[in-house]
Amino acid sequence: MEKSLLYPELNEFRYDRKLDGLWDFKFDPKQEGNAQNWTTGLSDAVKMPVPASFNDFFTKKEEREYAGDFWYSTKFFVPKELEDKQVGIRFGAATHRATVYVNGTEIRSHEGGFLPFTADITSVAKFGTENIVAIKINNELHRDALPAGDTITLENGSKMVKPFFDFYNYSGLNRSVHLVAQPKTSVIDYSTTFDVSASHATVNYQVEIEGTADVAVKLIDEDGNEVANAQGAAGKLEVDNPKLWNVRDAHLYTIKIQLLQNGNAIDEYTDEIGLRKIEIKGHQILVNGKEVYLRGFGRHEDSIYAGRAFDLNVERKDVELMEWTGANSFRTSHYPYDEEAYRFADREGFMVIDEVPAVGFKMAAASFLGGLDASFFDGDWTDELQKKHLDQIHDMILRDKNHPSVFAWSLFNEPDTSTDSAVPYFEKVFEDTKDLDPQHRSRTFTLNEDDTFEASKCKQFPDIFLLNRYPGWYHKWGFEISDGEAGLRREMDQWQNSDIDKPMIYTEYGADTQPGLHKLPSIMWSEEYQTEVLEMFGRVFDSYDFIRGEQVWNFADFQTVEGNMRVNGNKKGIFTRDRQPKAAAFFLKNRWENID
Ligand code: BDP
Repeated sequence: MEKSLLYPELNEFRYDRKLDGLWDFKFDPKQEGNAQNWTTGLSDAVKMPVPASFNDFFTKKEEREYAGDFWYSTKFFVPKELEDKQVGIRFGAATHRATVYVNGTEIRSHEGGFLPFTADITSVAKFGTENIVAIKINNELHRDALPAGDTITLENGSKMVKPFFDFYNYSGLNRSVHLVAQPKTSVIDYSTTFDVSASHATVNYQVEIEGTADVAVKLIDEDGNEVANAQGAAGKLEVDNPKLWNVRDAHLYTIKIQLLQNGNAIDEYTDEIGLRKIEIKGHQILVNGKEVYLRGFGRHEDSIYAGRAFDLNVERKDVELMEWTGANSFRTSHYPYDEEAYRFADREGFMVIDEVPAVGFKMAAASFLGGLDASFFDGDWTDELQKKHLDQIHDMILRDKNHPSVFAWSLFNEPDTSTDSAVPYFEKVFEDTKDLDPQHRSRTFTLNEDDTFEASKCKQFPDIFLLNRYPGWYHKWGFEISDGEAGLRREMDQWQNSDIDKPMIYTEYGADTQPGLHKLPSIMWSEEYQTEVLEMFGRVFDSYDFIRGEQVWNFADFQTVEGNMRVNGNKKGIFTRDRQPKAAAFFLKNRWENID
């Protein structure tokens, strides 16, 4: 069951119960937890909500900024009726690496703070009684891990993280924890591809099983009618007059996968899928044959109190606000989000660029810390880093491949692509991941400001170009913005005059803005200036046909490290951190509602 990243489900054969709530929590700066048997529970612990980042609950700075090992523990009951099943604990996310112990026995470790993993506890679980889980987590940043950064030790002995990226290193059990059980013979994965026309759709499916069983698959429409069925671990579901999944007009079907032995059902897994055809043709992005222009946001999982915790209330509000602006898309900058975000996007018809936490792969990104000039890919950490990077791309695609909303995979954010040493790293990443997605969605990455048409050595890799550009903010700012526009147009002319025949999406542009600061004529940081920057970019986007989308940075203000470029976080939000609109929100709404 540890191989499966399917979302938990409760049905006749499967069990799912959230273990969310107040857990025991304790820092372990001296790494004495194992020797002192914290694996069987924590004494002198504080209470900590799950899911949540621990950081913002504390009032002492050394606790908020804590880097190193820390533990969570809770008791949980395993029902007797699960005795003949495989039982596991599924962690939605543990930042950034973790080891799980149940009833004192070490079960497994996992690296990567933004993807789920299950600890199979079948052999140690006590049925019909109470059990105890402890998890040791480490939130340090290193150059050979994702997301990239350093961990230093201050003269006073405190450890401190130095992210090479611009979001706060919120840590802990940021997503729900589930007690799950499934039959010993069970579905552990499935995938679908589609052949779609207006009057017919074929769903080609493939089911992966642990053990041996017969497979029966049904497709059910939104009214509960069975529209197709098939037998076998791989097969075709034929649907006449399908209701296709369209952008901001989603229709979903339920796929019901049943396992049978001697004609008796022994497992069942159901999920919602959307039938649609995505094509990249020259500069165009087509969904079901219709051209789509992306409007939307780079986002973060970030909110007050619980940091990077997934909160369905925040997600609900964000979806409402995105829809209010007329957005049809977002990027999961800079890491895979909680599964619920994709399920919601499937339902609402958003196009999602799904990003792996390969962020900070650029020494200049450490300029938040004072600038380091070497090429990131010359470092001796890249072999180890690449292993983890590939592993996380694998898990992201495995987890998210059935979401109709996901239309592209972003394999890096702003890596250093301007040196030759980047090329072999990219070659391997693109080569090794080319067959992971049965739907073969576009694979891409965002190009930072320094990685221009002329400078980037990695333009041969992406299927779609994603550009992050900041004239008007990080250079040519204020009254010089007209030169910023001229420079941007010069670069766009180079792309236009090249033989590159692929779509381009702007995945970042924007300006930090202090809400409530008004000034006529504008100055930087004012609400007026943010709108002027967005107007400038809008003029440029409208001048080039190969630009097929705009995702402003950022949906909402978010927390970052402290620094002389940040006033309590990044303020490029179109909405404040508590999700109220800045003036630019009204500008965007007007613009996006008038774009096809
Ligand atoms: C880009 C990064 C993003 C930052 C943004 C900014 O991709 O994470 O938050 O710049 O500086 O370089 O606002």
